[in-house]
Amino acid sequence: MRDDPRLPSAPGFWRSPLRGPWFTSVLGLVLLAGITVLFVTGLLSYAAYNPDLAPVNDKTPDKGILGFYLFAWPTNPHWLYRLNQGVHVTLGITLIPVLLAKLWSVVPKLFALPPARSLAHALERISLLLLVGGALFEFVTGVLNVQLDYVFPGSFYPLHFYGAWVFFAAFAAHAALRTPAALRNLRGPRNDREPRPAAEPACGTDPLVSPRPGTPTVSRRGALGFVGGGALLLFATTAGQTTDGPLRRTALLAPHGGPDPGTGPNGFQINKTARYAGIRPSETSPHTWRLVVTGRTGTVRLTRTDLLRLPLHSAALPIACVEGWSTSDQWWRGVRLRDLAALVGHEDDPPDVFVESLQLRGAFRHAALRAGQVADPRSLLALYVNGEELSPDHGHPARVVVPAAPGVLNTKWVARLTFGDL
Ligand SMILES: Nc1nc2c(c(=O)[nH]1)N[C@H]1C(S)=C(S)[C@@H](COP(=O)(O)O)O[C@H]1N2
Ligand SMILES: [Mo]
Repeated sequence: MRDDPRLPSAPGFWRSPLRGPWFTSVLGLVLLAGITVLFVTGLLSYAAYNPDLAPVNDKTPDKGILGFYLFAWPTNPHWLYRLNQGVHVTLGITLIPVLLAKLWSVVPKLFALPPARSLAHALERISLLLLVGGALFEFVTGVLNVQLDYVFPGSFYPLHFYGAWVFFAAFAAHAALRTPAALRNLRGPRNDREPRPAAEPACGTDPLVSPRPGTPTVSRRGALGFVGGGALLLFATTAGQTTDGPLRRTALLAPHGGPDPGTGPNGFQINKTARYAGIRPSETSPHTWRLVVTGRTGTVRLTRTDLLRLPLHSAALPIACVEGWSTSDQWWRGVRLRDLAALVGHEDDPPDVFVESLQLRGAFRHAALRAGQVADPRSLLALYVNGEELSPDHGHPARVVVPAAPGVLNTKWVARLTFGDL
């Protein structure tokens, strides 16, 4: 039964002459580099949320020792999160054709019988299930999070985070076992690069090579070019999301469009609108809105006019979302967070701060910032952007902006700042 070429378990069932160690090795080595970058930028992205600072920041509270690497995310360079997340998402999308081609190139192995020849072989096949399943899971959850208002059952963050560890463990084991052979295959005899004509009997015993290959319709290089072209196309239709201006319109695959930001000083990408967040104009008018600031010496309540009497400072900072999109630097103007800390008794050494918005529901209605982020002179409670008052959708009357931080920490519609013990 094993050799009946009508069954996928038979080597003769798989007839593409493209399959072979060279093709699989090239794709495997591209993924080795690419997925390593995805793993590192993914872990960094989690660290950038300040998850160890306060429970409200931590979307994966049960991570245990998987948080061993967390560190205080810096405020320099100010485009750090923009770069990290742009690379993570754009590279992830770009690698989709490479991943699919790699899986296609080894699919005969998935069906090979017997399921296990030995204990070692059984363990290897189980690890391959984790590898393939993990890869598909990470790419699918990532794309869904970027493209849709999240539809996956369960929260994206823990799924993608735990999935990454399981997947990367299997990936590291696989890479350790296979990279030496893959490198050898690339240096191997040239003639393996091109598909064997159908008439020529298969030589060697590599299980990837079909024993009865069909007639080639494309060379292996041609097939690689096709995969590379697909990757390039995805890159070209994604990368524009990390810019603004005309290039942004090339980002056809950028996150779910969002509301049209329009033009003018406030004409840059909007994540959640004021309407979506349930912010009513009556709450944000200068007559009703108050900023409540609490710290060592008690609580002060400031009107917008009070805030405007404090020294105003400017900072050029981007908004960079976990979804991969970002804006170029916007020109924010407002009160320094450390000046607000000083108002309530933290003159010399500003502490951490807990920021709350007018929003009543939603995971990002509040966030905690580190002492180092509060202390940075570019960290503002912004009232203006690009010379104009903040629009309702960008957080009017006041929002936080912090250099190098992810968008989630740039709370909009701020109502309350609590300095000190979180
Ligand atoms: N109150 C509040 N602030 C918020 C959010 C939110 O949902 N509620 N979303 C955050 C996220 S995820 C991002 S990426 C930025 C986007 O800011 P923008 O819409 O001005 O571009 O706002 C942040 N501030
Ligand atoms: Mo975001």
